[in-house]
Amino acid sequence: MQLIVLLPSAVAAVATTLWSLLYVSIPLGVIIGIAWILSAFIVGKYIPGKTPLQVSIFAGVLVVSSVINLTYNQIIPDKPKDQSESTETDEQVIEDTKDPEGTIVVEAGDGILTTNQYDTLSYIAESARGREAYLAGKLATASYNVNIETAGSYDLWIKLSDDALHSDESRSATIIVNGSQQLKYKHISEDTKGWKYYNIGQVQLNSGTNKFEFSKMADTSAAFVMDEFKLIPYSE
Ligand SMILES: [Ca+2]
Repeated sequence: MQLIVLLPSAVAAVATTLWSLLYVSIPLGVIIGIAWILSAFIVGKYIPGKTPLQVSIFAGVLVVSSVINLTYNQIIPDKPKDQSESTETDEQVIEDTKDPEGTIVVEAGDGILTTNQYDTLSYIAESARGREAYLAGKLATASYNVNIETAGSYDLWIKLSDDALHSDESRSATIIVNGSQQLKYKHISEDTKGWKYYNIGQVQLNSGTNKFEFSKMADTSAAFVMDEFKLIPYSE
């Protein structure tokens, strides 16, 4: 009778305590461990020949020794989780900064600016952020001739700056490629805390010179501010 009750209880006590410590939280694991020791004390009343104190000490020794054993083997508490998280972050950073082979990056400061006569704010020049295209007025346009070696589909990414101080769409722009393909950057206000790349969509490019025209869509309180754009060969 004693073994039938005590052994499964002891296994359940150790398993649930360790599971809580490892996968839920340390405080919950401690609470469950204490709960098992208390219940062992109650169950101990009904086990002939053992006092409740003896049974609860038995359960307590099992739980505590298992926790100490696992701690020394470094399975708990947080070290494995931390390591896997930091490795993951490192990989993501590498992926973000390493472009696939054949990627073409174009400096926005190398563009040619055309504006309407009342637009005195737009520029393509160096600012405190570096060389950039700053399109303020309606139809202010930055044009680029991009030389492409391999014709095909490319993903267009544009690197922009935003401060979240202006409403959605106030920095929107259209992008026309080779006079025929039209894409749209639909501005959704956010604080980019520096520059941030946005995926605009796919373009078909010829080998040789391809013309890119970025045009501000409307007169608003905010500008379309671009550091550079890049073309990544499209792969399925
Ligand atoms: Ca730049």
